[in-house]
Parts: sequence; C-alpha cells; structure tokens
Amino acid sequence: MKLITALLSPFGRKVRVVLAEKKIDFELIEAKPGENDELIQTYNPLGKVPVLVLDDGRVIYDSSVIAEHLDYLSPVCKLYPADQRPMISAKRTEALADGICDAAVAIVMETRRPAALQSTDFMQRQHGKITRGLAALESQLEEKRWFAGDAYSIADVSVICMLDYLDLRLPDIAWAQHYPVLQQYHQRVSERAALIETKPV
Ligand SMILES: N[C@@H](CCC(=O)N[C@@H](CS)C(=O)NCC(=O)O)C(=O)O
Repeated sequence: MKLITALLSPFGRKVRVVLAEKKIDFELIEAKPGENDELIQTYNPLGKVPVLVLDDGRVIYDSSVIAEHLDYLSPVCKLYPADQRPMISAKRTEALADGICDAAVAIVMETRRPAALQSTDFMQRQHGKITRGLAALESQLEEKRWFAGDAYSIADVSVICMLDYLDLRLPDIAWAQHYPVLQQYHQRVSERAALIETKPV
C-alpha cells in the first residue's frame, strides 16, 4: 500500500503512527498541498492529505477512515475498542483532537496570506476552538491513564499528534504550561516507539 502525505501533516502522522503500531509495511509518497495539488487531487477530490492507496487500487481518505480500515486489517495493537461505549468515546476524542488540528492548520494558512488580507476575527475564532478543546481534553482525562476505556487507542494517537503539532506550528499557545494533566500524559505516552519514530522535527 502507498501513503500519500506531507511529512508535517498531523493527520498524516496519525496514520503513520497507526501503521507503525501495527507493523504494516507501506510506501511513503511525500506530497504537499499547494506544491503537489495535481497528484493529491488525482486521488482525493478535496485535495487533502493523507490518502491511502491500497494494493488493489482502492483509495481511502480521510485519516479517520484510513485508521479504522488499518485497524480492521491487522489484529496487532487494536486501536478502536470493540465495545460500543469506549468505541464512541475513542472516536469522539479523535474528532476533538482532529478538530483542534483543523483550527491550527487554518491559523497557519491564514498567517501565510498577505498581512493586509489576514482576519483577526477569523484567527480568534480558531484560537477559541483550540483553547476550549484543550480545556475539554484536560478535564476529560483527569486521573485516567488513557482517553478511552482502559487501553491505548486511536484517541491517544490523535491527541499526541495534535499536541506535537501545536508545539511545532503554534508554540506560543504553550499548552504544556496551562494543562498539567495533559503535560504529564504527553510525557508518559510519547515514549512509545511509534510516536518517537514519527515525531515531526
Ligand atoms: N479531515 C482530514 C483533514 C486533512 C487535512 O486537512 N490535511 C491538510 C494537511 S495537514 C491538507 O491537506 N490541506 C489542504 C487543503 O485543505 O487544501 C483528515 O483527517 O485527513
């Protein structure tokens, strides 16, 4: 299978972490939106990465659909809980972490526009999504070891990828200073090999 993604995409990293956890071999095709749009749009009409191209030619997007498909393919390190309650909890946390990434990506794109065209109001709305999202995650975790159920899941993969993306792109948010529960959780979970080997630099 082939994974088409930008190396710094938090959504692409989520998929790379899942592939690493499951020890699935794949070919990485690096493609950046804005630079390789023609290639990306050939596979995904939305022009977004990541995209997974299976050996039989089937194309899968977005990152959540890819991650769930990979979890179905391999029993190694199951990432979507089998029971309904923890499964919905895992998917909701994945949606929240991905939504924070959407807001962060939107801010990064806005700051690349000419200064005169940038909207302070738009950026404040995106910042609100990020800070409310982080506060919700901080209170959800409390004393728990994992975000969903009693095991590492796609929720944890998504949250770690999101936190690392904020550090990379929006370090002024300084989330680790404001959310001590998330900070300790991040430190502990980030020791997993799949997270270390995919960490963006
Ligand atoms: N919901 C999508 C989001 C993917 C996404 O927004 N990717 C960004 C890169 S980080 C992208 O390709 N943006 C290009 C665009 O929006 O045109 C997913 O989970 O895969």
